[in-house]
Amino acid sequence: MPNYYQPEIECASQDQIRAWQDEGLVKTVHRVYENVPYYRNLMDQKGVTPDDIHSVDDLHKLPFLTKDDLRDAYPYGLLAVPLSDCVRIQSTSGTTGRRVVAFYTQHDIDIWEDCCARAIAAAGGTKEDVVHVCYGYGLFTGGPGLNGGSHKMGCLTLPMSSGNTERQIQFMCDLGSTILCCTPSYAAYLAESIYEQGVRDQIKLKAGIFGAEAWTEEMRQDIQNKLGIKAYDIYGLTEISGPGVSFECSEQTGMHINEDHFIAEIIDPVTGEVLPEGEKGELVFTSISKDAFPLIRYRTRDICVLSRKKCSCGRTHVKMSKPMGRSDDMLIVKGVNVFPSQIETVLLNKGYPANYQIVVSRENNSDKIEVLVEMTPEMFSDTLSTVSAREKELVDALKAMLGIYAAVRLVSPKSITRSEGKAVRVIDKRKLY
Ligand code: DLL
Repeated sequence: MPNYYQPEIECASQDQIRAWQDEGLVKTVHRVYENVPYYRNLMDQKGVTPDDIHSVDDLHKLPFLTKDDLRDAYPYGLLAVPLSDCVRIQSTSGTTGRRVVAFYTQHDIDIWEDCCARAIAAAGGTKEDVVHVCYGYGLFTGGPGLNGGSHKMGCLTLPMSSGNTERQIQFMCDLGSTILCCTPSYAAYLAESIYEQGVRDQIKLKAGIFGAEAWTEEMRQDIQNKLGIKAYDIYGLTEISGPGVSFECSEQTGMHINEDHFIAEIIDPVTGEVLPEGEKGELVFTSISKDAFPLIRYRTRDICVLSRKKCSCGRTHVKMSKPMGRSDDMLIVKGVNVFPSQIETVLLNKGYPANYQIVVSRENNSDKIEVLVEMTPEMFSDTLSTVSAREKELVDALKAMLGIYAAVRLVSPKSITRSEGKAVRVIDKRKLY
């Protein structure tokens, strides 16, 4: 069974990575220009032809692609192969507008699953592991991606999908799951339920591969402590393939981007200017090995930082920081940029569980932000005056972090609906007006 730690690729020299990317970029640009009228138009409008692109240095000449382009071209407008060559579609979970649909040939699925297998290997996985996948299956990429990666590793794979927490825990105990794959918010919920059921000592988990939504270092510590595992981040998006575009290694200080398949850039989200390594901005991807749905300079809206600092694991592929929010779901409250992750950091630092909801509304032309925070069962028996004092303490801490007043309401344990997939952290009522 192949071992999906692939040092000849993952630890390649910068010159080698650059050579792969130069070659892949030139080929991809020619292919989309010839096969995809939508791309040809975009390039023509910018006055750039495939002959202008010789290497990654020329990437900046190419037009950006956005989610709006994917919606405009829905469903087949960006397909670069005949439909009969495709074997799968997956789709994003977007709630507004047209869905975004991505297409895969068998070769594309292979690459995607390789990337997920690398992620499992980087989390310490071997073919001896029992991989418990409770990301959703179906159109969402989480379940199918990690499932495929686990098969490639040769692991025993439990395709649990999301939901039915009792059954998840039962299988975990009975079958000895060692690697858990789900959203971090569901991992926190599972940890809580395992603790309540008193079955922590029957759990054999050693690692978790958690992604698909933003989570903080504090939440990582919390999950690691409660489950007694190492919790690894994994990132990806449907448009680019799904989970496994990047993943964490033993250093747990950012996610290695699979640079033999994707070129990453950081741009200023307002001007579109490419920013130097180490600066914070919007992550942009160009795929260089995909057949069916190659995307060039796709704007992810995810805000992060890239780093080529030497990694102790030996991998040389560039690392991206945890996304610090999205440029488009960043909240602007009273003119101030607010990321839900900032609020989460404050709550976890103060000893609250990661069960909270942020409600933004507008009254008399003025924005209001209220944070509903679940108390722990121990806090719940506190007197009313202690609860008020706790609320005040949180208001002050949030003010120090955000620079604005946010009301805080402490609510009883378990009163905020738990998510089995991506958590719903923000309710922005202003959008309803
Ligand atoms: O969430 C793919 C995925 C599945 C990734 C399972 C990891 C694990 P989409 O539904 O298309 O795909 O959502 C993509 O989710 O642009 C980010 O905003 C966010 N996201 C994904 N991974 C992370 C992460 C999947 N590790 C969007 N940290 C992306 C923070 C993440 N945000």
